[in-house]
Amino acid sequence: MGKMKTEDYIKREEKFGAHNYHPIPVVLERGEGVHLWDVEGKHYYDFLSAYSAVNQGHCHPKIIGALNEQAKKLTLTSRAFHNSCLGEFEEYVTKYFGYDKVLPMNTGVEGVETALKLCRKWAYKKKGIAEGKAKIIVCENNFHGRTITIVSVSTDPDARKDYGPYTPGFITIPYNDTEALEKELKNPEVAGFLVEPIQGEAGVYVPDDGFLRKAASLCRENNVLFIADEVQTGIARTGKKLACDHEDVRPDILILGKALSGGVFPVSAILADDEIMLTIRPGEHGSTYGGNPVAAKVAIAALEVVEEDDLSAKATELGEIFRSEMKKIDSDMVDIVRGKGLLNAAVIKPKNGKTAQDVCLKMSEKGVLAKPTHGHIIRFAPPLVITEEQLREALEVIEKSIKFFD
Ligand code: IF1
Repeated sequence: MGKMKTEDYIKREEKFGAHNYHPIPVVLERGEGVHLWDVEGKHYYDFLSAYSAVNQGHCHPKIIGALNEQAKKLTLTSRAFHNSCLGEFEEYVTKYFGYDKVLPMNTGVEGVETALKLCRKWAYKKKGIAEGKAKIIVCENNFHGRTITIVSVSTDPDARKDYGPYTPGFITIPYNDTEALEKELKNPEVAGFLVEPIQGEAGVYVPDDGFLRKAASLCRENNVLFIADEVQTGIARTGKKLACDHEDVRPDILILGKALSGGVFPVSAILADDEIMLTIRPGEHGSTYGGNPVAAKVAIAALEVVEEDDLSAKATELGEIFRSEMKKIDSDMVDIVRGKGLLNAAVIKPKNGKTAQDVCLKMSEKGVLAKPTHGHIIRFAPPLVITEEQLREALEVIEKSIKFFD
């Protein structure tokens, strides 16, 4: 067979791979910064950033350098022994975010599961809730990952159907609803409130100003842990180190993932102060790869890039340009534009039977990659290293792709 073409790659995946995704039909081969190229050599601007894991841009030289350097020396020892990189990462990341301790894991959902376990452990050891009775409040339309406990709290039928029996011990309230939260917090068995500062998968739902601050103070008043899932919103994506920083809220447990490693290696972590974190004793939690030397070095480099490249400021400035330009698009398909920093979304009203998916396919033809969520919402999240010129070039493509169906 000669050089494989796009459809050959797709057919091979179809034949040998599980069918748990339905990707946009492009086969990507190389990435650099905001740029992606497919197997035909076609160029794209990445406007998904692997769902905000590649905030620092594809294959950032500093992060790749850290990966290569460490990978040649020592990759994995397990936590049965110490290694020379873990403490350096632990000191760096706890000082960077201002917490006493960090517990390193690998994927975002492992971070969320770890946060839930820590919250329950604290409930029994410190708050004095009866063993097995702890409740954790979550929000409708949440997305926290895909393990059985996490989909047990999902309100998305596609995420949870046929995966029962479900994990008990959760209370669901509407997002952005402090009254509902206040009511549930009266329950003395409530130990924690798990929330995304902005609901990404739900379609970049930005809560009312003050929601996070009010929710955090209600939790404090009721001795309940405020647990922020910043896996998607953290690490400069919304224009601050953390989305919670927009309201000066300091979560009791902070969950990080994705861009913690700049899309180079699976790294997640939870951060908390001693009073909470030390309720988990040796042997009570862990993972094979959690805190491995490569993850440690890659994560330090990824966070250094956030500072050196001033990515929070870039996300703020370019996000404002993006939203204002998107709102100028003269098309009744563009219903709402919303977001913070460079985490944005456009709600697309179907027209002549054409939907957000058709707009995304047209955008991919014209060299911009994004994917709809929940059918009619297009999330736009380019790497934070994008320049204003590149952003404006991509905006032209987005506008043309939308107006193509007008
Ligand atoms: C997929 C969605 C986004 C997350 C938040 C925890 C996790 C995620 C706020 C779990 C992961 C990923 C999962 C990925 C696509 C992507 C996604 F569309 F699935 F919902 F971003 F919105 N908390 N989100 O967004 O982290 O275990 O995946 O490392 O499942 O296809 P993970």
